[in-house]
Amino acid sequence: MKNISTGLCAAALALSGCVPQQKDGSERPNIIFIMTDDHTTQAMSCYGSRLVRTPNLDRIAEEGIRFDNCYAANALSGPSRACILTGKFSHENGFTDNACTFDGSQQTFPKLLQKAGYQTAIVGKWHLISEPQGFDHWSILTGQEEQGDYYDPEFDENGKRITEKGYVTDIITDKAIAFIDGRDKSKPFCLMFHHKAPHRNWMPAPRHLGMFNDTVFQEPSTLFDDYSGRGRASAEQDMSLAKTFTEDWDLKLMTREELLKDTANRLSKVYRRMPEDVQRKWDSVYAKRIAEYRKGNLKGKELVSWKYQQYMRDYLATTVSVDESVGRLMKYLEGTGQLDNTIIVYTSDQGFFLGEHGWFDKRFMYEECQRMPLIVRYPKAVKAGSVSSAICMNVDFAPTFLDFAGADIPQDIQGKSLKPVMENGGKTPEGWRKAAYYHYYEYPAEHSVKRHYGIRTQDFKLIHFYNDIDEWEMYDMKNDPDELDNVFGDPAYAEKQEELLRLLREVQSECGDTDPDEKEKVLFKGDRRFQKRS
Ligand code: SGN
Ligand code: CA
Repeated sequence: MKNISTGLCAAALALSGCVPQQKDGSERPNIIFIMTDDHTTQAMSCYGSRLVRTPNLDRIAEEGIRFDNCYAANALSGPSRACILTGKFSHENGFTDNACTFDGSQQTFPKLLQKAGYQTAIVGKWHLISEPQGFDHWSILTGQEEQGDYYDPEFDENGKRITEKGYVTDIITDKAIAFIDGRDKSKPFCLMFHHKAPHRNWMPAPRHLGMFNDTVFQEPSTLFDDYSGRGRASAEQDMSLAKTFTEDWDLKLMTREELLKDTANRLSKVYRRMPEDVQRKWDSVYAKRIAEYRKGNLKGKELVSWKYQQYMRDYLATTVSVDESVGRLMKYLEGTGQLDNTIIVYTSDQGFFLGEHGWFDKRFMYEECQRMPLIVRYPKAVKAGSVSSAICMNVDFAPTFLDFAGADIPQDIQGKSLKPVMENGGKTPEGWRKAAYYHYYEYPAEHSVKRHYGIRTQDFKLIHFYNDIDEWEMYDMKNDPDELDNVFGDPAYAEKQEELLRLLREVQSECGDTDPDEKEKVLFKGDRRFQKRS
């Protein structure tokens, strides 16, 4: 990064008070970490979405860097958030699944930034149960097991419960801007700006209700996947549009009369949080959908296709509010002269299935959800239009921020700083990691995705579903990007398989995720690995 002397600092910043500096005299950047909940790359035009346009997100990528191979260590909300805060894998930070409570006494990057003189804040989704530590200010969603509500959401604001009127994405954006506006201008700041959207059950802002009702979205080629060519894990999940998607919560097939009568119903509860004029708009938007469905002539594949269209209409409309939110933030930063001195990061806690393999939700180590969007704008260090194929992970975010802030990166942080990648136009540095590690634990649980671990390299993926079933999967990502053909045990790949198994063991021992009692035993089952595929 180029050192900028205080004398050359932007007038607006100089006017706003003393400019915070690093030890070497250079200016320390502000950090805004924008993270959505379940926003996947397939729904961002800068990642080539066939579904929707996201002009404000595209601007971050165009004026900064897009990472094409960023992966979650555990594709679920709480676990991913804990990895991000600590820079450590789930087995180290202790938050392995959504039923955990985050041990807030442990080291996190906001605490370290605070020590280094940053003012820190978090607004929006937190989902880690324990009270946030290391933040000078917080306003986090509560209710619905901390997922928060789309309409009139409740927050815990520095320990006080408050209900805010309006739509969740807009309110969180107001809170983010209010924090920046009222901050201590003698310090740099780090803001974690976390949206609820586009999390299930995908309720759009009043202004976006029905905006895609006349759009027909292209179906993914794997919408009618029959899971042949793979093992039991794919076949035995419970996250399909065909079977799991609900008529009320997901498809919203309830009339006003039904919603007002069935007060115990979850959709009714959230519907009744809306102001009456919004309820009326909601009714008119969903009336056609209800009528179509109740004609009762949709069956089999036709019904799945129809559900997919409704799913996309709602999911994508919630992402529009997020894109607008980012536009509003950028405009505010631009207007106050803070845009170029701020590292703006946009990501999501994990990816998501938008009908691929017939699914919604995440959790699997398959590409659509293991992969996270990651785009960063910081013109002082990042050349506009950079694209990186370096294998990155959510555990890298903490060291990256510490690095940019000029703070020490503690030895026990497991991620790697992405600063050298960013400063070098996205090029993969010498000696960079060969594989992203993954370990998912939440089973038995909602959506029935079996426990598994594995590695993703540039060209291959190796997965082990280790409990309940003991099955390996291996994908040739260049020739089979949709992960339909499990080549584990295929003699044509025997050498590659050996190499990947060795690498997996290396990566596991490096990050300390070795469990000699269970996993190693399974890992060393020898000949089983080369049994012919059935
Ligand atoms: C809720 C959702 C699930 C989702 C989890 C975890 N069900 O339980 O579909 O997988 O959250 O999501 S719902 O009926 O309440 O909508 S996460 O992103 O927070 O990990
Ligand atoms: Ca999530």
